[in-house]
Formats: sequence, C-alpha cells, structure tokens
Amino acid sequence: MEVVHFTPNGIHKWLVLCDFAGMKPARNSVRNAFSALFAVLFTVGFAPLAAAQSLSQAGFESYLQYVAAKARSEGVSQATISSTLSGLTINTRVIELDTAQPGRADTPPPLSPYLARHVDSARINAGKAKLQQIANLLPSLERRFGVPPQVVTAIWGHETNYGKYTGDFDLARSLATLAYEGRRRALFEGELIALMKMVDRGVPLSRMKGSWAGAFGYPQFLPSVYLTTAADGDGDGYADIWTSSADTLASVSNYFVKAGWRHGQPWGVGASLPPGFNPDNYASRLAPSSCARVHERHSAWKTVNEWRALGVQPLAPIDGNVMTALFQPDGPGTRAWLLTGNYRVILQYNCSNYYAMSVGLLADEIAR
Ligand SMILES: [Ca+2]
Repeated sequence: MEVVHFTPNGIHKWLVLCDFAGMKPARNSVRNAFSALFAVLFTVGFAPLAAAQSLSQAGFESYLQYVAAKARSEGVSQATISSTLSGLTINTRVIELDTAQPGRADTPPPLSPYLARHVDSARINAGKAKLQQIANLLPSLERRFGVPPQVVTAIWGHETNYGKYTGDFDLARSLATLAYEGRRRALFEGELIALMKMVDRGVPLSRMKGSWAGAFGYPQFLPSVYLTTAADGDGDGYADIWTSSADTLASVSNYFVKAGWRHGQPWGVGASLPPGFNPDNYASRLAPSSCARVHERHSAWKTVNEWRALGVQPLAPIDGNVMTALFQPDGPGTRAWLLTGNYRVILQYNCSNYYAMSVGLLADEIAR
C-alpha cells in the first residue's frame, strides 16, 4: 500500500537518496583505504541495535565519535564537526515518531476524499499568488529547466503549504538519533555528514531545523539532496530554500530535471472510458523494481493513439504518440486518467499515487 497521510517528512525523501545521493570521493587513495578500513571496524562496532531499550547516551556519544571520524575522513572541517555534534542528546520523540509510521492496508483508501482535502481553493489560490509574486522570473526559470512552474509550485504547496510549516526539529539531533537507532543507519548517517558539509559550505547551523526525519526548507530536501540539487533561482549566487520562492522553484525544477522530466508533456490527462471498459484487462505484466504497491495499480503502457483505438478518449490535449498508463483509482464508473512518464517523476519526489495525483491536479488548477 501507499503511505496516505504525509507529514513534511514523507518517505520520499528516503527514496530520493537512491537517485541523488553520492558522497564526494576521498581526495587520495591512502585516505580512501584508511576510510574503508575505519568504516569496516566501526560498522562492526556500531551494528544496528536490536531494540530501543539498548539506546543509551553513552552509546550515542561513542557513536558520534565514529561519525566525527568518518566526517573528518570525508573532508569536513573540525570546527563544523565540533559545532554540529558536541552536546547532542538522543531525541526520544524522533524515535517515537519513526516507529509510529502508518502500516499498510490491504485495500487502498479511495482517492477522491484525499483529493478534496488537498486540492482545495485555499491551496490553489495560494499557489497562484506565489507565482504572481515572482512572475518576472518565471519565463527564465522555465527556459532554464523546462519544467512548468505550476507543477513545481504544487510540490511546494504539498510539502509545506508554501512554506507555512517547515518543521522545527534540530536536524543534527534528529539525524544523529535516527542513525544511532540503527534501522536505516547508512541513510541517516550519510545525511548527518551531508548536513555538516552544508555547514562547511556556509549554511548557518542555526538554519538546520526541519522535520523529525531530517527534511528542511520550503521543498523539504534532505541534506544530500540540497548538496547535489539545490539551485539559485534569483541570481544572488546562493540556493536559499528557506526563504526564497525563486530558489525553491529552481531547486525543485532541478530535481525534476534529474529525475527525467520531459519538457512539453503533461503529467497526465483525464480520460473517458467506453461503456463496459475494464482497465483490469490491460494490467501491466511488468514487475516494478521499486515502489510496487504504487505502480501495480497502473495499467500496461500504451500510446495515446492505442488507447483511442480501444475507445479511451483523453479529455485534454496530448500527443498521440506519448506512452501512458491508465489509472482508475476508485474503480468502475469513477474518474480515470492517462499518466505519462512525468507522473513517474512526481512519484520520485514522493512515491504515492495520492501524492502524485494531488500534485498533478493542483498544478492544473494553479495553471488555470
Ligand atoms: Ca538565490
């Protein structure tokens, strides 16, 4: 099933890392070899803990010494290591939130009520207003990235309600806690070190506040995503995703470019089905490599022209040669859509049909 209810720290930020993580290699082979040896020794010493009751402040501090050494081996300055890690304590609230994530339901809840809550007039009008405020920058942003600003704005609206809530957890403390807790240690340890690299780049540590799971700023990037993907949209040379609308749009656009957004294609279009049409007859035979519960609800891929030949009619302009999958989330007699590869780009931000559909439809409404 999909995660239906999203906090500003949705699971997508973890998936994001599969695509965009990438630490800089150590500067020379000797250091590289030393780092590898060091990592092996300490990985053995800091294997994931079996249960929450194994966590202790003393163990946490030992673990942070290991993280400090690893950060040093990756070139992080001692000043940053000290200011980031010294005095940190375990945040038990973060562990509670992490272990309380919703489970999976056998039958996905209907999409329509979710859309009604998330694509409402307040969010549509706020998105229009945000774009209006930087209308002079939009043509150059769209030329530079090839991603419609309203799609990117819809992401911003979904992640943080256009910056209204970005989270006030101490990110270093959250990431260190989650890494030490150990269920996804490699992920969170890498993010903690990426956070320190951000500080070395000049981002004030005081800015490093965000969700309990380590995401921050208007678009809720993780530190590693910021390092590889954040972009300057207003030309001041700095990617400020905490206060700048233009930088937020540039950064999310850049994320979409890296995820394979195709310029000129919609994310999807509504579709009408002929009487008696059963999408189950066109189920995909491909086994999705990731995020299977999301993708298995989509049909096999066909061109728009092939769907037309079967009586399926797109309800908005779309080129006949575009490959699409049919999706009728709430069953026979309800709304249906033809989804393009750009829908999958939105899924890379957060792999949920609920999320991606509401982002796409919100974008359409903002553009209207
Ligand atoms: Ca900027």
